[in-house]
Amino acid sequence: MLDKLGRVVAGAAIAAAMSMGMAAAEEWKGWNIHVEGYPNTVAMDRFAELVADKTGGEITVQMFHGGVLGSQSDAIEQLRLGAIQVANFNLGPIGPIVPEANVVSLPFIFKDVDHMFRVLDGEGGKMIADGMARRGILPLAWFDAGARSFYNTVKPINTPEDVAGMKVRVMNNDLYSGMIEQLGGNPSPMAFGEVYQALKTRVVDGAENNWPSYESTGHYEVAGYYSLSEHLIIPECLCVNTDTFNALDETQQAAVREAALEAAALQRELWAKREEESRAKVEAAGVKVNEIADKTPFQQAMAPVYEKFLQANPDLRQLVETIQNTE
Ligand code: GTR
Repeated sequence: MLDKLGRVVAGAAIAAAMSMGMAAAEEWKGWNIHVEGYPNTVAMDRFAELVADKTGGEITVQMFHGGVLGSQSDAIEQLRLGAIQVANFNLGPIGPIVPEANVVSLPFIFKDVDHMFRVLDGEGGKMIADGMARRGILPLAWFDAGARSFYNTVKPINTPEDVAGMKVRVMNNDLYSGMIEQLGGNPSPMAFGEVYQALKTRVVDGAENNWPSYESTGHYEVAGYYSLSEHLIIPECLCVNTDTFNALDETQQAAVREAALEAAALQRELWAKREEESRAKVEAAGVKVNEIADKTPFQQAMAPVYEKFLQANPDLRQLVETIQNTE
């Protein structure tokens, strides 16, 4: 039905619906990188259900989990082209395409997750969302992704000197490579799905992520030192292709927005629980977790990363300052 006949049948159905004055049914493809049971996966499935319910079946979403439609960087391009209509993205790999969204990838820019959400709910969030929408990636709601910390196969990290000489996997974004370089390490940009093998075979010494991803990927099995640097607090979005969304009528847009906000509320609730569960699970498995008594040297080492970013994006200085000044 989907191939040869599918297009004909769909075309006929659309024509019939239009002649009866009904909105045409459309099916969206959804991308998500996470495994079953992960808060984001559950929330994206809920989004699909809610969209179908709230639009009376005019829009349906078929979700593809586990990154089966490709890596995050590929999926961002596919969404911009309209080959995928909806996705849960981390803002990290969106930064290289959307300068406004890149400010969230400046290390230590947010004090904590609440600060991040306050920024997203205010003027700063609007600038970020508008920048994304202009480049085809319209965020409808924000997900919690906690804080990212360093983990590795070698030793606990307490000072920047401990990172020196380490090969550390980062997401695709020059800001993260700069961050590792400033700590004296060697950055290795790599897709999420390749990190487990790279750690296992010691192609890299370490990586950085939040508790749930460190646990759900099994990285803790091969990299047993987790050091609470909390150097990045990056939001994630439930994003749709801008043109796809703009082509909907007002009632449909409202329904899809509502579905996204409800899915995000669920994600945040599940996230809080999963962070605790993941931490407990990896600690029970023998992971050595250490607090970092003084994070100031890590923060100070990031000055050149900020400088370089602001030199390349002078018009974003105000946004950076707005974030830093948001209580
Ligand atoms: C996770 C995030 C993913 C992906 C991944 C990574 O925390 O939810 O979207 O960005 O990190 O490190 O690539």
